[in-house]
Amino acid sequence: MPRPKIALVGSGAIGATLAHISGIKELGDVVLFDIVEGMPQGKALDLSQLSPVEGFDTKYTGTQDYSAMKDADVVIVTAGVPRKPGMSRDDLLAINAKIIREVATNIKTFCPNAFVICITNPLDAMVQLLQSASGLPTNKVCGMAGVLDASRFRYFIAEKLNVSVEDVSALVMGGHGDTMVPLVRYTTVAGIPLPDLVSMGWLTQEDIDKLVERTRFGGGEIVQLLKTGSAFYAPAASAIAMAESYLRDKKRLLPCAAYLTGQYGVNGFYCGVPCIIGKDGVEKVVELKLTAEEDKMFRQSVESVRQLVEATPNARL
Ligand code: TXD
Repeated sequence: MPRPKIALVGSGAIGATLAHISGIKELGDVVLFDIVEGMPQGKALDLSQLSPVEGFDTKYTGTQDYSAMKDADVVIVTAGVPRKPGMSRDDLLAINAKIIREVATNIKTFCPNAFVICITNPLDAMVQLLQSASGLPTNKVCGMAGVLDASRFRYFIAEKLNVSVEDVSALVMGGHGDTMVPLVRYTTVAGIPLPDLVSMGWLTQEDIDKLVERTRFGGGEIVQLLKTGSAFYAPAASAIAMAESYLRDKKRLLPCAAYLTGQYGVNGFYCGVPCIIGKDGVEKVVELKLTAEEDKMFRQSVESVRQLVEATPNARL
């Protein structure tokens, strides 16, 4: 049986890390595409030379030719320009929209059956554009943000409580931006919800508020430190969790930017919601009962996504 084929459009910081983790996890053969001459080829060769040390048989190809992603099973899109200090995700809109349109056209031509994960910012608008410009079914195009945002929240909680990250589970909804909604009620340590941990005296409401705030600005904190780019290890690992759930039909319940058709009262927009990901892509959007306060935050987040999408020409279906 042939190995699955994973096409990475954009071979920069996240693209290269995606390629590395795909190999370590033996998810399939990897095509690294980028417009920069030689760069994806160099990374493909370097990763190929790493494979004997790690003991995996992934075939890596670096290319400037879109036809190399023919019949890919998964496409992960990071092509674009990352944020610089002081630049908002929305500032990236115009530059990245042009790139995403071109990527979408090539996905349609070369691998219309792929499961497509968009990472490029501003995420909620770019995933919408990628879907509408490629014409792929909405269940086969989604965006990565929630897994990363939840992972940041999980890490901050584990660090604060001095418990294993493995035991912290978290849920973050809404757009990928400062309006994201970390759901404290659904965030647990080994099944114990955060509000119960407050009653148990493990942490205070003020602590939770600080952790939520740090999560909301988690991307910006790293941009400030790196100065020349944005986070890449955790974003790549997060997208791989989604790709793996699709390729291995794991049916994981992961927060993803998914196309909503009435769920949560939202119609015709991508937004971060809990989803089941399996062999059919986004197989189900899980609808939670939100409290009035959570619902209000979610609506605000949806509104900011709506404004962003409306500022992107031809982004909507
Ligand atoms: O949670 C999330 N969704 C995110 C999103 C978390 C972190 C970073 N996020 C965004 O991912 C970030 O704002 C960027 O929009 C993307 C990619 O971030 P990365 O750090 O990998 O950026 P790089 O290193 O600049 O890589 C982008 C590559 C670079 O090599 C360019 O040459 C290439 O994209 N590029 C293109 N590739 C293909 N086709 C075209 N047209 C093209 N233009 C640039």
